[in-house]
Amino acid sequence: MTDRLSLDAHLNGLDVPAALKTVLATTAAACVDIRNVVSGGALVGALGASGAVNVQDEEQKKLDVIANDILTEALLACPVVAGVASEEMDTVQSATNPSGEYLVLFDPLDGSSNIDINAPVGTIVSVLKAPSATPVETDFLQAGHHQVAALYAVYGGQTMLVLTTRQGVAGFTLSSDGRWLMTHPDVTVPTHTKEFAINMSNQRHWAEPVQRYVAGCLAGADGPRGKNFNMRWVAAMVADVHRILMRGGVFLYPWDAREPNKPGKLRLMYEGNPMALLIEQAGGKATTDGVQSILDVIPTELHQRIPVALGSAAEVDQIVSA
Ligand code: FDP
Repeated sequence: MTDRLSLDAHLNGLDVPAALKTVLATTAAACVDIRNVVSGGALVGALGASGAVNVQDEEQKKLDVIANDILTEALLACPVVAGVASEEMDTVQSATNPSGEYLVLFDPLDGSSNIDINAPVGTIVSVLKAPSATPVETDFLQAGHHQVAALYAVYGGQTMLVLTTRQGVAGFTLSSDGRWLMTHPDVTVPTHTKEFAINMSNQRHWAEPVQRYVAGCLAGADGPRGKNFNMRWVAAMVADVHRILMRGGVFLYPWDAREPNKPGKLRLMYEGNPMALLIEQAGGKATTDGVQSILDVIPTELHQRIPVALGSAAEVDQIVSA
């Protein structure tokens, strides 16, 4: 096997503060622990419902709770972390670390509906600078362009970690001896694609521009786009975005009329923002309404939802003009 750069060696070589490297190394180690529980499945009692609902009124799976506990415990014990926020926790937690410098926001187990069927799930993480060592909730409400790092781990056929510190995007694969080794040094999203991802079962609820865009894709070579499209939907944002980072495509979770007062299904702070930074750092586009960059949305609430349309730049532009 060729000598591959480890995540630690990669972090050491980056021109970012040492404290940020510590946050990222701590997060990556917690992802290994989560992966171990995911792969234990029924053998370690990790499948099924927890019996509780989260702040968004969604039924929590046992693995949502376990993954949240692993990340929260690891990060609050990290001396340079000032506070954490999670999809699975109502409010933010201050770490009470006097040297805390960073805020870490996460979806500990993205794609929960895939857990019990042994399909890919993952962990999504956003890192912000903390305005103070004793942060309150409003300190977390920073626009995505303030993120200093974003990463996800995807627990699939291989376990991978994909990271940006605003200097491009690099991918690491977990080795059999538990080390993250660089396998994808320069992840880039191709500008053009013939692949789209959307939950088609919601079609009747979409707004007109999304209807038109998808109708154009479905019409294939005979329609206005003049080419045939393929469709994919893993039902875990982390895995759908991973596919786009590996080979291009677009991913949409638009506003729809099922719950007209909600702007979308996905959450801004720990799904939209970190994925948008990774996609944009890899040369793609990440928008809310087809026009506004997700990274420019000014957050008003911790668990705020947003519509998402991201991926290959030229294809995202088609959604805008659809
Ligand atoms: P899930 O609810 O299973 O955690 O985070 C929300 C999310 O998954 C995304 O990961 C995924 O892309 C989407 O919801 C799946 O939505 P559908 O149930 O509409 O397929």
